[in-house]
Amino acid sequence: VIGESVALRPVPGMVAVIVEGSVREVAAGVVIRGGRVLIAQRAHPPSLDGLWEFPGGKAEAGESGPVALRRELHEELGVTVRVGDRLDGEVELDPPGRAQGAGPTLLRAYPATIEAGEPRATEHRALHWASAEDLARMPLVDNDRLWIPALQALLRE
Ligand code: 9L3
Ligand code: MG
Repeated sequence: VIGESVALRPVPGMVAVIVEGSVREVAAGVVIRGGRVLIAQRAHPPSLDGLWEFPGGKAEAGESGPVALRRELHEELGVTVRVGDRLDGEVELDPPGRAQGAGPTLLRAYPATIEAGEPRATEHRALHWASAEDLARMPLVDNDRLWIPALQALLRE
């Protein structure tokens, strides 16, 4: 949660103020090594089974995006990472069963540098070090496509 919901119940003579709905974040990691970026093949839910993504996951209550990403990449890949500054752009996800009045869930991407360990798939079907060309032709999760042009430019540098 990166924002808190503050709602004052209106009472006579008082103006109700809604400051901000709470925002949940799904953090995705962009791990680049040797001109390639790590992508992971999802196994679930059925609608995403077989599609590739930048690995990561949902922040728990009170967890920032970068902290969540560090935890998720440890769980999913068995690596310890340092998380860099967020990449431009974000995508609003459509979470099933969003609580009434709750804010959006935003997918955000961060560069991540491996400090310890070698990635292995503990939750995904497979891992792949993708070239710029791979990013163009492999079936990625729709939401992750936002970062493809920027990453292709980076990988081709
Ligand atoms: N999601 C989309 N792109 C990504 C990631 C890591 C996640 N790169 C979407 C898929 C799920 C939701 O966010 O609907 C939560 O992700 P997870 O916790 O199941 O990995
Ligand atoms: Mg995940």
